[in-house]
Formats: sequence, C-alpha cells, structure tokens
Amino acid sequence: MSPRRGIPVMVLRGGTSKGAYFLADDLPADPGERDALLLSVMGSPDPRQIDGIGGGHPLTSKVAVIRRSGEASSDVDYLFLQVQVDAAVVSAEQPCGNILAGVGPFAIERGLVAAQDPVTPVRIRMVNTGALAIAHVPTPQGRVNYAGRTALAGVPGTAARQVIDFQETAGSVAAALLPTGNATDEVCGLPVTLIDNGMPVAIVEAARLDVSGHESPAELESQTVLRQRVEALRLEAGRRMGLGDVAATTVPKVCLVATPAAGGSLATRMFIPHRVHTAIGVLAAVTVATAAALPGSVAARICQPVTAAAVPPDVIRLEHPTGWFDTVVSPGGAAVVSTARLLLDGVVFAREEAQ
Ligand code: NQM
Repeated sequence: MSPRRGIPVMVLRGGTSKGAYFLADDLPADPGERDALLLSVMGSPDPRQIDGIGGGHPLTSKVAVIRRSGEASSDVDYLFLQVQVDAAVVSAEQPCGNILAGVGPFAIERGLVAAQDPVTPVRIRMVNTGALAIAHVPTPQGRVNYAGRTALAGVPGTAARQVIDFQETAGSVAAALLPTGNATDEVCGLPVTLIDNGMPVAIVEAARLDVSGHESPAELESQTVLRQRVEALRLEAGRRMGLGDVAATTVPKVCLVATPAAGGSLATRMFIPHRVHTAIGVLAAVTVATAAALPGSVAARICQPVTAAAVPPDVIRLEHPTGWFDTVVSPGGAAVVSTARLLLDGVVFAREEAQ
C-alpha cells in the first residue's frame, strides 16, 4: 500500500466567506484531475459536505489556488474555484472578492511575497477575470497580523484592517461594464440593470418581485415562486449580457434592491444565484455601488444619501441581511475594507477508493 499523502492547505476566513487555500504546485496541473480532487477534499456533492472540509453552503465551499505571478504587474496569480455543494461541479467562471482577502496573507505565509513593515502591498492578478487587486496586508515587524479592531458586518468580533484596491474590473466576465450599452433594460417585463464591474449582476427593484427587499435570506429562499421568477430573470439576463446559457453557472448574480432601512445608500439582497447571500459579495458590492452612481440605473433611482453618522461622503453603503458594506468607487477603480483570519495550516486528504 502506498503511503497516504496529504495535500498542504490553509483554511482562512476571507471577508464574510471561508475557503481552502492551496499553492498551485501542490495540486494536479490537469484541471480535470484538480477538480476531482477538490470535490473529494471539500466533500461534494452532498448538501452537508460531511465527508470533506466544505461547510455545506456556497459561502463556505470555496477554493483559492495561488502561484507566483509570471507578470511584472502582479506578485501572485489567484484562481478562484467555486466548488458546488450539491453537484459535482467546480466552476472558474466567477471571481470572489471575499476569499480574495485571504490571498495576500496566504502568499506571505507561504513565502511567495516578502513581508514589509508595517504593511505589505500584495498585487494580485485575479485569474478568473484578469482584474488586478492590491491588498494592503498588515505585517508589523514582517509578520502577518490577523488581530485588530475592524468589525465586518456578518463576522463575529474584530480583526486586522485590510484595504483592498481594485483596478481593471469593468467588464470582468461580460464584455463591458454595461454589456447591453444601456443603464436599464427591460428583462422579463421588468426594469433591470445589467452591469459588470467585477461581478456580472442583474439589479432589480425588490418591489417588482412582490417582496420588500428587507427579508432574511431564509424568508426569501422559502418562497418557491419568487425563486423561480428570479431564476427566469437570471437566465434571460445572462443571455442579454452575452454569457450564453447560464443555467449551470453561478453568474450573473441577481440583486434585489430597496430603499435603505438603516441610514445607508440602499438595501440589497443578493441571489448567488440559488442561495441568498448572508451579507454581500465584495465584487458584487463594487458592481452594485457602481450602478448606484450611474444615472438611469435601477440602483441609482433608489439610492439615498447616506444618513448614518461618520460615513465619508464618497462612500456608498450597501445594507445587507447582516449589516452593511462600504465601497468607494472612483473612475479608475474601487476600494473596500476587509479582514481575514488564518484558521488552519495543515494537510488535507482526498477520499481513497477501495482496492
Ligand atoms: O462578489 C459569493 C462571496 C461571494 C462572492 C458569491 C464575492 C464577490 O461573498 O466578490 O465575494 O457571490 O457567490 O464569497
């Protein structure tokens, strides 16, 4: 019997998601073999992922594959893989800005990037879309620091503040920021904004789908007719955005927007696409915030000036089911604040077949 071989892995919380982080060199080079291994490691397909390290929800069934970058403009390449929970599917079609928050720390911990004092800028090429992110990782005395006072809505406690700047996000998966050329289109008889500034999103007013947009994810997920209407809208949005038949993919997302309830710019409920996000994806938030600043879009018509205290004037504050998320959008890109935490550094084992 050959000796059992574990695969080196780190598990980090990145923003409001959690993922398994691997060095590309520790995984099979062939994408088919790699994906089969990852399905086994995460425990898919199975709603509970009981035989793997996935958490039984899309937000905890995520993988980051990192390698040193071959380009002068970036330090590391980050390939994001969404491991579907209840299907044997690993998809590279979407990026993930939450898991991104763990990439800089992982790259430093694994020696791909030399740490500086007190902050290390890590230039990350997001392989899924080609966009560039610069993560400013707190590294006092040359060591990654996870502890800090920054709270992220949807994450218990506080952690070290990590500013992430995004560049070249427009038209990340679709062909352009506004793939149809319009700020608003009619999709399935409803006004919808089809936009991609890091994540393809179809934005629709919640009231048009007969909900308030302030429901909990569980309340929205329990409404079968609503879910069918959202999926029909998504399939048509995908076609109109030039993404073809999106039935089996995780993009575009569908964002229900409504007037804010807590002093923010607008309320959001994000279908990702079959579960409802417990918070909001980072690049999805950048995209919705961009729409909020775009005259004529569905989001801009609903967006309100922020009234919450101590919020800088250039911030778009998106309310979500567990709080809020702030984005600053500028013509050249966007900036967000996130946090990450190293949870585990070890080896993981794939399922072995009986001989
Ligand atoms: O939009 C979940 C997440 C995401 C995506 C999803 C994300 C982003 O929160 O940048 O982070 O939309 O499937 O992990």
